[in-house]
Amino acid sequence: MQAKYQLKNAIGNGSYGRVYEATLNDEPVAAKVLHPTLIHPTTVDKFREECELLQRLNHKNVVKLIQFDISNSSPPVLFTELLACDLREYITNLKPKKIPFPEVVSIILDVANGLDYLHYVCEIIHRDLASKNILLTKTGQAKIADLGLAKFYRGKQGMSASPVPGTPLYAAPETHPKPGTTSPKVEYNEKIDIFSLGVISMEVINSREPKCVPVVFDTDGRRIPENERRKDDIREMGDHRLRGLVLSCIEDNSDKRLNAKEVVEWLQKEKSVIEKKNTIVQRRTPNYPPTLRIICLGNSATGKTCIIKRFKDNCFHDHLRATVGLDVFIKNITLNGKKFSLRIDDTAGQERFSSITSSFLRDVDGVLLVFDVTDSKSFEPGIDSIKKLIDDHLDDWTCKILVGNKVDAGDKREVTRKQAEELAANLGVRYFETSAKTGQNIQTVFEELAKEIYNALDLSDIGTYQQKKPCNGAVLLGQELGQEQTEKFSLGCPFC
Ligand SMILES: Nc1nc2c(ncn2[C@@H]2O[C@H](COP(=O)(O)OP(=O)(O)OP(=O)(O)O)[C@@H](O)[C@H]2O)c(=O)[nH]1
Ligand SMILES: [Mg+2]
Repeated sequence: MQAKYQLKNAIGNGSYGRVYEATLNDEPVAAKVLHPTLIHPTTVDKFREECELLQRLNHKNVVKLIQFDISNSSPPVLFTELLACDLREYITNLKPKKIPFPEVVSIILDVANGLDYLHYVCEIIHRDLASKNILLTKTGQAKIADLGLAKFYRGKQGMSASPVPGTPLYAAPETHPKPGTTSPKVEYNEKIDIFSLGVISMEVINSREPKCVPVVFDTDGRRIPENERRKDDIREMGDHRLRGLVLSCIEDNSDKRLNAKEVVEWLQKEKSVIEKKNTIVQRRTPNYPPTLRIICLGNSATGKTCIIKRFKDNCFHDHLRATVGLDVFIKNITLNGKKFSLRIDDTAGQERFSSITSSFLRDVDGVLLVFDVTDSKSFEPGIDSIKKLIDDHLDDWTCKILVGNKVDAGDKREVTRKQAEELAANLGVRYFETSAKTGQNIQTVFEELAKEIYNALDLSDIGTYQQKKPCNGAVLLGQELGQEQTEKFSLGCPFC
């Protein structure tokens, strides 16, 4: 059936045709029309191939085909969903600003997800991945478009196909034929798209069009390494958090490049760090700076409450009542010139806190694993059972420090420093010996844990993260603890 459509303004050039903003049955669409000068059987067949291929795809990060029309009466046309703009255009209009890190991660992750689908679900190589072929929705979701040069490949053995099929600036080194080779084809696989993704990533990070030395081989016919050809872009990235990812995508040897799944995995971790940073900012209340959450875990009477009180108020009590449920303490600290609040959750000793559930541990950024050096049971099995508890409920990256308390107790000591250091090494954490009684190392353990969190999440740019309206719990926390009071909450406290 012939489609009823109306073309409006041209919005881009795709392979084999021009792309227009259009309406199809009064709905806004993008229409790719085969250029009249290209209408002959071979190109029409290619165009049909693209339509049929698009018809089989269904993924949120790949542009959707709506309809196509290859009738004899008018130029072949295919209709896809209409998006806000392409990535190239978006970056150009941004000048001179840079794309913020969370958005960088989100765009590259979307493209990597789309590639993962194309490569491993559909067995398709895009072959022309470039920023002009990444479209963005109004909300910034990225979708892979223009599959005019895409090809099916079977298995992992790759294909023998045309050299540099897509945009040269984004082309992987193996798509360039060696000087003097007579074969019209070169061998490559899906990793050529990963290379292009690496170049696009640099473009997004640097927020400008990529630069690249145009020659691929030196005068002796040797391939110029890509990190040499693209050294300006690499230098401009500096020590960006995604530098390692980008360099792993633009490796000269395609076997050494990450695959789409690995890129997705890498970026998902970055995304969870971003979410964590947003949580830290959102915890901020009118009276407090961004808040890091620390929890003290350990057997009963190991001195958790004393450690916290020494840190908060520089005092020590000989006969403290055992903690019941959860006490919350707040103290402000400065890290690398930035103000943070430490929210320290003091729990009841391990024997009685089997009832501690994920709700206590949810959203925790750092843990002090406390044992008493004069009580071997608090060390073994004490720390072991706490480790099991946190492994079940906390993310891998949550910062932890092992603390041996009561080192002032001299000859009552049952756990040696060596034993504790061995356990810390096994757990992959640092060990500190403290005394809440004398104050030894108390300030240090909190500061070191806070620094670990700062570094793990790279909180240097925390000011650029969004502050959303605090939840009721956070408002309450801000009001009640604004007077620098310690508040106690029952089990199942709703604060987030
Ligand atoms: N000598 C010595 N005694 C300490 C030290 N820290 C705590 N204590 C004593 O150990 C006992 C228990 O201390 P708490 O801080 O209540 O222990 P806790 O781990 O909070 O115990 P729960 O709340 O039951 O989990 C108290 O009598 C403290 O005086 C220390 O560094 N040195
Ligand atoms: Mg206590």
